Amino acid sequence: MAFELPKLGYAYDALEPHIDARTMEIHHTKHHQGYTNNLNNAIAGTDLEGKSIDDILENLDMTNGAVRNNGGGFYNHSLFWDVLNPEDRGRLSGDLKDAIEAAYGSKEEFIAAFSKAAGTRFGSGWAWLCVHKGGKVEICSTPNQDNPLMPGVGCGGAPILGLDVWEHAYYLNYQNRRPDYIKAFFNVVNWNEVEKRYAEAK
Ligand code: MN3
Repeated sequence: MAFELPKLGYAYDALEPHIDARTMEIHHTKHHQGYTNNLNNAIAGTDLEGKSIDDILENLDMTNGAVRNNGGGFYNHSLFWDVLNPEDRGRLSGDLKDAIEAAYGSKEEFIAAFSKAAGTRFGSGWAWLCVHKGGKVEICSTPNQDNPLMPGVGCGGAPILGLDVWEHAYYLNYQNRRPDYIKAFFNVVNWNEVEKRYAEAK
């Protein structure tokens, strides 16, 4: 059973003006589709075929560049679309709010720390909020399509919030202004989805 490009739960223009429709459409139909196709090609006929994406990433041979890049790309974008879902966006609350405040002091300080991780990632990559067993949260960033589920990558927890800082994620609308894109991202985070992922992963 090959991996399939997940459908978005919302329209390409649903995140306007923070993330523009054209960027969303190209990002989903070209970039994410490309990672999906290349992942399927890379695992076809190998013992990875038929395994879940979590299983593939958690047990990854990091020298397998095709699966590392495309498996990461497949997983990372799937998470990214979900945490941007504009339906029932909610606000930071409950156990996740407590965990974020325990680690970073306040929501504002957390956003500042996450934005710094995203803003200082040189070149292409991602910023993450991860949860460790027991519920402690931690921010990290990873290069390229690496993902904290992979052995020895990032902060090593389960990612529950991710921000794509590859130029393809923002260049059409923001050009070189990555800080503006990062700021806009926090206007469209679906905290209900992040909180759901936190509860499942902790
Ligand atoms: Mn991307």
